[in-house]
Amino acid sequence: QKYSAQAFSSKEEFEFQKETVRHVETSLARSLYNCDELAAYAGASLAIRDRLVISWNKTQQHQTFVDQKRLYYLSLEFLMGRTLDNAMLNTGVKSIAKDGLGELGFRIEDVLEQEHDAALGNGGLGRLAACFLDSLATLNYPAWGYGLRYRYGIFKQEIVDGYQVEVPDYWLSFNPWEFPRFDITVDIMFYGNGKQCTSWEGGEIVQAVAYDVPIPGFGTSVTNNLRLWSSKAASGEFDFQKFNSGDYESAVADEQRAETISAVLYPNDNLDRGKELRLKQQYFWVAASLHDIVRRFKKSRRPWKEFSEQVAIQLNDTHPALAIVELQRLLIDTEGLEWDEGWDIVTQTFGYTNHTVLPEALEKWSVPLFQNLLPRHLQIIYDINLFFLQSVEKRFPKAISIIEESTPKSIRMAFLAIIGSHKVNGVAELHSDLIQTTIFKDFVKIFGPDKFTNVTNGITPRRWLHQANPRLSELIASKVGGLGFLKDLTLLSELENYVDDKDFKREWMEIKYANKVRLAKHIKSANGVTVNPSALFDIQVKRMHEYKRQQLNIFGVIHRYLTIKAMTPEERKKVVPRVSIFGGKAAPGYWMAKTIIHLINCVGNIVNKDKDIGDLLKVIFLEDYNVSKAEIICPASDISEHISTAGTEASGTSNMKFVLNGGLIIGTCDGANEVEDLRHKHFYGKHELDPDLRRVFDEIEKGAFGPPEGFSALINSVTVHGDYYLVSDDFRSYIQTHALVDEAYKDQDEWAAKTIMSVARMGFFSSDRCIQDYAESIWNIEPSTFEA
Ligand code: DL6
Repeated sequence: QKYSAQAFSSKEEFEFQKETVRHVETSLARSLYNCDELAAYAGASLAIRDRLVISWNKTQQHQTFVDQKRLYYLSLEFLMGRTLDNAMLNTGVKSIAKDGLGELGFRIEDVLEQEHDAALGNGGLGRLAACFLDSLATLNYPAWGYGLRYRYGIFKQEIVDGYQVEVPDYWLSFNPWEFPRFDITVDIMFYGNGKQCTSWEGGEIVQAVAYDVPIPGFGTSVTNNLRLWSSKAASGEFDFQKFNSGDYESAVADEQRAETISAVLYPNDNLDRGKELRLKQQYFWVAASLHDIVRRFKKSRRPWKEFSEQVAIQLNDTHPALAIVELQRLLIDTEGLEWDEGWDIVTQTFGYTNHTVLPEALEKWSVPLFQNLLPRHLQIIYDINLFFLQSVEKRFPKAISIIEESTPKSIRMAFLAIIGSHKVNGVAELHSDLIQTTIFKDFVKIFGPDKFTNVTNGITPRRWLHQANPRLSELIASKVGGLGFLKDLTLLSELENYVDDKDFKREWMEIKYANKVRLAKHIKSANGVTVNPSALFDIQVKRMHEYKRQQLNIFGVIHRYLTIKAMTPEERKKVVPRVSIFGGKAAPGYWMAKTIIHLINCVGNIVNKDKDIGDLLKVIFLEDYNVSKAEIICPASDISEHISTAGTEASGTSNMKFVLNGGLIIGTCDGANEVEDLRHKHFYGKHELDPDLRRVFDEIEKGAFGPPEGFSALINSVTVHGDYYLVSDDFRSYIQTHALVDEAYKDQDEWAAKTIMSVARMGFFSSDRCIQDYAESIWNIEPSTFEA
């Protein structure tokens, strides 16, 4: 009786419930009376997935039928976060599901909480790839993502006694969003011998198995595909003879070795380690993806010269740059094309996006390591290099060679990516200018400026506004003519008309307050600290890295603490209360980044208990920052910090998420050109340390925040070792900027106006605009729709 159709408000709601219940009872074999939130999550996901699969199949059939040009986005990282909420939103059934689950006795928020983040990425680069997939489908572009199906994504961070501890993230225990395709496999070869101008023989073979993930667009039936490769031993690898003779360990050794390739994501952000397993990952993924792309192209029976009219491949950083070499190898070794014919196809097909200028992040492979693993590819790289150097007639010796004359010699992957692509782009105006005038300047002279372009990054407003901040999204919709702005973010400019509207501003600020209350609750349950939601929330969440300068922030916090401590009670009454919130993972081997995490926690330990300070200052480190936490954190900021050393942050994208959610930001001004001079002065000149920064260091060294020995390397990096990240140069202006923030925050009415104005001007920063730029200026692809 309870589940009869009449009891519910709509037929669709009833259908959704019926499907959810059926999945709980049949797919999960659970009784409805024993259905907890996890089972409700599983049942609801399977019910939504059923709908998704229909449009997914239709999209793929349609795209195959019309046979138009497709984009393939090769990224070693896709930081997708959770899927259910987004799938409900994009398929237009969110309110049905919410009510349906409500009728079954579940709060949708609790059900959504059950999902494990798909954390197949480190930070900005991987999350950008995820936003791109959302926009590509939303804009109806025929596009596939290709990546690796890591068994372990980025590690889970725990904070134990103030220190980061890494715990494995096994995210695959229940993943309804992937479809194994055991019939789609590719044999990938490593090692062996490369025979000049012929082929490659005698290597070890590992099998790549495809796992597909549907990517629904918002407000469209188009559902694209993300194909992730998993490694396993090639058939016949398991040695039954060894097994039968009792040698179990070596019988499974080959299998384990093969599975290791896709076992774990390298947890380095903006840092290259040059390990053989990483190169194996890269080749495994690139070779499987190209095999797949070429197979699909060959089915159309078109001539090879049409390849680049049908296929665009974008290289997300240099991680997939080997695809250039692999395609040339397939064309000349397997398909029998002449070198020049093949090379024309290759260079017309690829585009390369650079995401960093940091020298430690620019990929290089040791030639001996590479030679051992991929001998035939090394020969092809030598040939690419030779023909390239010949073509520039010795005008630019050594500096532009793909091969660096180091010991041992190494392969510069960025140079390979530039030479093998028809377009190279940076990810923000400043960044794109910088790469053209510094690390790639010789290539600009050789190829001309047209090959180099800028495509400013963007974020998807579906996840980063509508999903993360539904109340704000609805309020905006009520003023800008409905939810259309989620597909055309420039419509936000309408909000400029409401900066003086008292009712609107009140509601705007109430929503911000509610989001801060939500974050305060999370802080209470995660950290055990009570924070006042009326205080100014100052947030810095991102990977921990010296160049991102969380150390500058925590030194500033200590300075604030010392200043308040020295005040009279009367003076303290004028202080704007503040909660300084940090979050982010350090690469496990990055000792200095871990020291910064430790210092933040030690400072919090002292400050948060200090009775003189009370609510005037709290310092919080949020454990295990990830996409789903960002969805709670971004809507709750008053100020967020983007304070990398000038010229080091290619674009940043969390800045966009914070502003879109009604927060202001503190950011480093451009000053990339001055950086080298300042570093030089640190090294050779005399540099007076700012007295306030000196005081901060003195307190740390006196042991005010715990045993000081652990922090001496951090302080020495500024005072003794040349202050590479220019913390001391920027400290004064950083403190002054925070004083301006405090002053501005006192005038809440004006603050509201500033934040509304900032949101109104965010139209440009949608990933839809960004994808449209790529589609028109680099990929040359057209949208394609069909009736669902
Ligand atoms: O373009 C996405 C993102 C930028 O927003 C960040 O500024 C940049 O640091 C990041 N770059 C990388 C480079 N990693 N590698 N390799 O993650 O890209």
